[in-house]
Order: sequence, then C-alpha cells, then structure tokens
Amino acid sequence: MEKLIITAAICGAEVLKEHNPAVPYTVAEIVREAKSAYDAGASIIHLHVRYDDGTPTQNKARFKECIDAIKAATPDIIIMPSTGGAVGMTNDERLQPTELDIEMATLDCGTCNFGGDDVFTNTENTIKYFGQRMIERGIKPELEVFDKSMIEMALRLHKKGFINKPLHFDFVMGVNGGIGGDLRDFVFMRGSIPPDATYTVAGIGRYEFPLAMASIIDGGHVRVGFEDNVYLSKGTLAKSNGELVAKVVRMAKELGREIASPAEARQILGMNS
Ligand code: KMH
Ligand code: ZN
Repeated sequence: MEKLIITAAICGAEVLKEHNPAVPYTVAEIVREAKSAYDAGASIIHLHVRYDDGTPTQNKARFKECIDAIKAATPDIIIMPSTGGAVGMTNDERLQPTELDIEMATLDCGTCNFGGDDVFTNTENTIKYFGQRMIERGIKPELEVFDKSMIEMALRLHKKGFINKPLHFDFVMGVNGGIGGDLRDFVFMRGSIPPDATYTVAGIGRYEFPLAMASIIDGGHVRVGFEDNVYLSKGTLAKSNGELVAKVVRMAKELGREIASPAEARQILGMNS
C-alpha cells in the first residue's frame, strides 16, 4: 500500500482560542503549530491565516508572511493555502494566496449550509474561475467535497477542462450541512471517485479519528488538525496539532502503514511532473 500522507489543518477560519487555547492566530503561533505537525509526521500543512486578534483573513501579505516563516522552520513541507477562507468572503478576496508562489491550494466544489445559518457559497462559475486560476498558475488543487454531489461537480468540471488530472479529493465529513461521518458515508464517498484518483479524509469533531482509521485501512490519506477537531480524545484537549498528527502516526504504525515524507507525498500526488 502507498505510504500515508498526513495533512495538518492547523488553524481554520472558525475555531477559536475559546475552543482550545493552542489555536494559532499570530505568525509565531502559526509557525509553532506547523512545526509541531511536521515534526510529528505531517507532510502537508493546510493553511488559513488570521490577524493577531483571531480574525480570519485571506490577505496576500499576511499569507506571504506566514508561508515564508513556515518555510524557514520546515523547508521541505508542502503548504496548501485555503481558497475557501471564511463564509461571506468574495471570490477575489479568497483567491489572494494563489498570487503567491504556492504548490497546492484547496478548491471547494459546491455550496452547502455551514453550521447554523451560514451558507458556504461555491457556484459552478466560482469553481470554474478558481479551477482555471489554478491551472494557469500551476497550482495543484485539493478538491474539497462536503457531500457526494460535489464529487459529481468536480468530475463534470474536470471533463470541461477546468480541473486537471491527477485528481485529489478531500472528503470533509461531519460538517453541519454536509454529509455525515459514519462508515457507510465514507464507503459511499470513497466508492464515488475514479479509481485513479487519490483522496484524504477530514472527519469533523468526533469523526476525526474513526475516519482516519477507515482511510488508513482503505489506502487513502488523512487530514487532522484544529480546523476540524480540537480534542485528542473525548474530553481531553490536544496541546498542539502535533499531538493530533502523532495519534494518526501511531494508528498507522499499528496497521503497518508507513508515513510519507513531503517528497514522497509530492510523488504520490503527481506533483513532480
Ligand atoms: N472555512 C470554511 C468556510 C477551505 O479551506 O477551502 C471553508 C474551508 C474550506 O475551510
Ligand atoms: Zn480550510
């Protein structure tokens, strides 16, 4: 089986220090969390950034500051900025990190309710616009799918030339407004992508580790991090993103799955050509 790529979603746009005091806001805190995840075995950092007061931003200069600082601490890691940003941001606001020299970025493949009353809007034209930008800039998209319909959207836009192969999906499962995070949901999603596509799984909240286990067994990849879950186990807050990554590494070792380095992750995802 292929080595396991672990992505650390270290920051997110919604989670706050009130949920876990280790959630990073400042550049120094973001670097600390990226380094803890890398040291534990993560090869990709999914990056959102904040202003020092915790406000989420897609500001290009703030992204550059964070990316440069992460690269100084962990030179070979893959940094995958968000183009989802936070609910309510405009398309061009969200796309700012794609103006930087980046290898990967998220590409959200549909509209859904996003907890409570929020709607995370990604119309077909938005997805085409983002996909086209990533093709022009040579950025590999990670296709964020919050429901099965979004897989179909991604495949349709691939056929129309807005998303290039090799396709790499992220099943984000358990968002209030998206697909659930039970095993049958995972089997449904996993069975809905083409055989030559790769995937990772981001289980939200209590779904994080059960879905990580399912993906490790199935040959998929895993995303963990404060963006998705702040607990190491029921009632125990994780002290760092590194603790969450280390738990996945332990699970993988028990199941005989080796961990991919950043160079190996680039190869698995077809980013070397
Ligand atoms: N913050 C969410 C509304 C992404 O990074 O591309 C969107 C999100 C997805 O986190
Ligand atoms: Zn994100």
